[in-house]
Amino acid sequence: MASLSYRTAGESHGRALISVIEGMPAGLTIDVDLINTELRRRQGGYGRGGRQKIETDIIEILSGVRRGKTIGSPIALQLINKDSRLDDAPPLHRPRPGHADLAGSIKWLTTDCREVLERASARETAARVAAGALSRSLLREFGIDIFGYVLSIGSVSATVDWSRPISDLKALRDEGDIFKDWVGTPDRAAAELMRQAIRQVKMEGNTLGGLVEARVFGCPPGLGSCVHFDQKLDARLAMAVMSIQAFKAVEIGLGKEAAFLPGKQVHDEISFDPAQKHLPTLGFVRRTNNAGGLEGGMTNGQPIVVRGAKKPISTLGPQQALESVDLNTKETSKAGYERSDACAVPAASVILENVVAFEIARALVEKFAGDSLLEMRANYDNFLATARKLPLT
Ligand code: EPS
Repeated sequence: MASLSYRTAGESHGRALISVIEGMPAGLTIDVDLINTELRRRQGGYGRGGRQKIETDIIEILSGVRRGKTIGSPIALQLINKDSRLDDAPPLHRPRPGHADLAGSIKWLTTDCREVLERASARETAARVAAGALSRSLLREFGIDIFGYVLSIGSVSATVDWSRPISDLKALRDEGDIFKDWVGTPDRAAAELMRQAIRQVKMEGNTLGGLVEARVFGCPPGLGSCVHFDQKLDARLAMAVMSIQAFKAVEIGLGKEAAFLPGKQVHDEISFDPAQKHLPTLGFVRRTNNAGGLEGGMTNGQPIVVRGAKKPISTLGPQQALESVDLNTKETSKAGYERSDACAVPAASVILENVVAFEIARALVEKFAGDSLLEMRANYDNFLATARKLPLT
């Protein structure tokens, strides 16, 4: 199978963050503005801390692109850290409950949590957003669009009117100043309550988590596979989402609610409308989408619905400091304090959207493999044309 993959490198206060993407077909025009827009959105959100005032995340493409188009070689992306002080950053001996500090320090046989937290930090998600946003140039070629948003923060939940066009929902979601009052939800009333909730915890030195959701539109049926566990697209999405810093749960479609309902209320009945045969759905219609666009680990042509639950950030203000142990003395002590955010759920919705994008692009490259975009497109067109002719004689 042709494969699209990426790796990231870099510490939170190291010199730079790097993404290396392999397997992108040649001949794809890269939308650099889209990458920078996503990076900027990731930096924003009400409740962010001081770091985002220092950084201006702008991508530099170091390889794999010539005159704006991919040439089939590995693509290296770089984000320079302005707050680069890895060697000078102070040690941290009092692990923060909930962070990687304790487990990582024991793993790497050190009592300085700094060695661990620098890589465990959510700053790394900037490199993941860069890779995911780059892959959206490919998705766009195949009419695939993604909408990520904040579903809840703390106990405040948003209500989304899905009968509205996605362009309207995007406009609502993007209302506000990214670096001041933006919360990333398309529900204005909920947005105001979310800001109040964030303001409250910030005042108290506390933090808040929430739920974020991404919906993917325009996927043809048959991405992913039911043949092997590691080719199932729902499983890959779950891994991509669960690996986002501070995420504790992932759901597809109805998610865990499906466990409480009888089958008749869960499974999405199938009908066929010849007038919709030209669409990537091939004319198959579902009145409901409880499966979240995935059955048997494969796309079924319906929108993909992925949700992730983010816990509250584990660095609490000094007035809320949690009990911990000094790793050098083993004495009870309050957890160490690092500059951090009161709430990063809006940023998490951007991260979710872009890690999901990368997994969809990966599945697309596997299904319609080609060294160039031209070859991929021919494979895509041929597949859908053949599927429309079913049953083949
Ligand atoms: C983050 C960068 C970090 C934190 C935050 C998110 O920067 P700094 O540690 O320099 O303030 O603001 O990281 C965490 C919450 C974490 O747990 O590591 C970012 O760019 O998203």
